[in-house]
Amino acid sequence: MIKSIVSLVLGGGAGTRLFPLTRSRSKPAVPVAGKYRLVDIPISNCLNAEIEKIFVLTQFNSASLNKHIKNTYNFGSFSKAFVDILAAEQTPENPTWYQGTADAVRQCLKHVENFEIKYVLILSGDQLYQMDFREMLQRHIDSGAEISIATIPVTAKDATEFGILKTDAEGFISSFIEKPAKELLPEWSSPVSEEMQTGGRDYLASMGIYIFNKDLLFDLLLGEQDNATDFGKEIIPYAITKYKVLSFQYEGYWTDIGNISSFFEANLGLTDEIPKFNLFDESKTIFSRARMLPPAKISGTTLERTVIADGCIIMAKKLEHCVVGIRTRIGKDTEITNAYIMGNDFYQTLDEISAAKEENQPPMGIGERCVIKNVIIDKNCRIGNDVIINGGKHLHDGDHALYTVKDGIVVVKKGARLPDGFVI
Ligand code: ADQ
Ligand code: ADP
Repeated sequence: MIKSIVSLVLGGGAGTRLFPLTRSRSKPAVPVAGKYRLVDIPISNCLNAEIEKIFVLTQFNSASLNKHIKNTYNFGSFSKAFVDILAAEQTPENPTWYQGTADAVRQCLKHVENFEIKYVLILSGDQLYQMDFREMLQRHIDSGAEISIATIPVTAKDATEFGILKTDAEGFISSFIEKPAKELLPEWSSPVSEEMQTGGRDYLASMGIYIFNKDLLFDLLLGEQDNATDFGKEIIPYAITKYKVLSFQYEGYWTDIGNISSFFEANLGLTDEIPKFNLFDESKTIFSRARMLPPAKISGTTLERTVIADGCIIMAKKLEHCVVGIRTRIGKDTEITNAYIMGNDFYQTLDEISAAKEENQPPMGIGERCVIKNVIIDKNCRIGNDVIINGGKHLHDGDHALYTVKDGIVVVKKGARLPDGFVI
């Protein structure tokens, strides 16, 4: 059955909520967990479920995303598997970019129609989870559903951010509201398992993961709902009134990482003793580019709850609650707490490092005697010696030339140069 499915990964609209990480790249290309890209998560979930026809829909086509997909997902000539990028393109019929999720899928239907498939799996590109789509497809088929939506119990605090639904006794969705206002919530609670209820998670939210029967998806997007631009706002509320729409309830770990603070928390969550998102489970491998980097080299550093990717050279005094990405260099006597450091795209040679120092330019990486807290450092930054970054709620949100502050988290922009003694 799994061969009868094509997967469409919604790689992102403008990505404004993840700015400045999306300033020079599309959302699927944002680096996550020190060595992966956001898009690796949904793609890996597909590959682990043996889904092998995958399209990534993206609003703009960045060189880094293309390169990453091309260099990572090679299946060889003995396989029909593929991961292809479909970037919004202007055509005589469609002079505009994707107007929303449903419009993005509509504009890609021409790439799907020729496959001998029965189902289309639609996924969000900005979520951290490890889910077996085979179970969802099996339930979809067994129940006779025409559309299935993966759902998860959430708290009242989170419910306003999601599509919230109620089901009948068989699990079919009887009502749905996209991002309900707080005042409306009391009408929308659902009976959920005892375990969930103790955590106050008594609203059933859409995870934005859909299985559609292919023919129905075509009918909806090209016929009945040919003006609708969004699944959550238009297609789903309409579909539940006419079709059998199943709620496939998921109880594992799932988090939406659509904004800077959830992105930060999701990354730092990897440093927990038993992380909820388990990178160490071989049956749920997260695939990424095989880079042939040397092992990390660490000297004189106290490490607490820290994850370090390949190819790092670290001489810091202390790293606590940090995720340190590929090829990161950190100098002596530097102390870093609560940080996601994305790492570098390449190494500088020793000659380049000495030349930079002679010109009073910091080399790539983080210098000596720095004190850094509550920060995301994008790739290829050059942070000098004695730099202090004291992120936290006391800072006002705002965008500056070299960094942005969001929810107290300082995001140092890609390639930024912070001179010696710079203080935030
Ligand atoms: P949101 O996440 O708010 O809610 P949306 O912003 O439409 O919905 O994004 C869904 C996914 O599509 C994201 O990965 C986003 O990056 C991507 N996307 C958005 N616009 C796009 C475009 N024009 N082209 C390509 N990709 C695009 C949705 C549902 C809710 C549900 C939550 C769960 O509408 O009902 O609860 O997902 O996260
Ligand atoms: P990632 O998968 O994280 O992008 P890569 O191993 O693909 O990491 O390398 C990142 C990119 O940086 C590569 O495309 C590489 O070509 C590029 N790169 C390598 N050396 C340099 C350099 N000296 N200046 C600029 N870019 C470089």
